[in-house]
Amino acid sequence: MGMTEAVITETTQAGVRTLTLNRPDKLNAANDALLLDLTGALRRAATDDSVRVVVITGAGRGFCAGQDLGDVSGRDMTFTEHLNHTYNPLIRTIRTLGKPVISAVNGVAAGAGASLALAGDIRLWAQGASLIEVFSNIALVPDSGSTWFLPRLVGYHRAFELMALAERVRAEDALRLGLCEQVFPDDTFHADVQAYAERLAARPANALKLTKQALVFAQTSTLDEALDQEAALQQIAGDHWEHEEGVTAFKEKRPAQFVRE
Ligand code: LHQ
Repeated sequence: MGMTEAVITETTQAGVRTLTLNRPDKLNAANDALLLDLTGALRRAATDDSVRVVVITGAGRGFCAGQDLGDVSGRDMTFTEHLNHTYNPLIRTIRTLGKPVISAVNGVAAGAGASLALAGDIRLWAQGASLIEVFSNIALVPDSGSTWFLPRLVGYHRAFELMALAERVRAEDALRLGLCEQVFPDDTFHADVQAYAERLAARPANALKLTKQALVFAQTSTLDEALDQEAALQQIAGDHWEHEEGVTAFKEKRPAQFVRE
């Protein structure tokens, strides 16, 4: 890959900002530039009013093969510093971003790439995609959120098994295990993802922002705390014009129009 080629490409169509990891020769293995660019692009998408949904996907046949193993020798950072500098801000940015983030897993997702595949609010997979908690192959610990996301989806024991044996999970099993919401055919994948994302983009953006906030909060809260949080966020949702539009549209027996230019 040439030095001038972008490691992340950005397109926007119908309110959907698509960020494409662009190191296809290495199955989009992550170097620091890719991780920092992706995080920057997510932060820009967060504050850009024309963006209602963000899609993260990969160029070529891979989604993301995790850390670029050719890019780790001779670095002057410790593992801890490296994670705190690159991967952890990325995962935190996805999780706190006030818009739906779709992990559009077009191909293999391995290591930190598997974490990235799990971190989206919605996970859409191509039929030929797969996920491998590959870390133990190189005698590392799952990072970038895998230890948090995976057991919440499949339970402690299956998570441990997938991590210990670095077994490849294919799309059909991923759907069954709850690692993804939808599986689309390989040859129409990007068009199917765009259509899905546009459906999401037509939903009430403020309500979805607050829904994400409430769900993320409840992942680590008690029921009492979640009830209080819901009551507070419901006030914010109820005071927004989207709510009035939804109720008016219901009474007028017409589809609600949640996108205002
Ligand atoms: C790659 C990579 C790659 C470089 C494929 N790097 N070139 C955080 C902080 C600090 C340090 C360490 O780690 C972390 C987090 C992590 O993510 S650790 C996990 C790192 N990732 C891996 O260990 C995955 C290594 N890759 C694989 O196991 C396989 O490539 C998978 C299972 C992903 C795909 O297998 P295949 O479909 O058979 O493809 P392939 O192996 O033939 O790969 C295609 C090319 O991509 C090949 O290059 P080549 O020049 O031979 O065509 C690979 O060398 C290259 N590639 N992953 N991570």
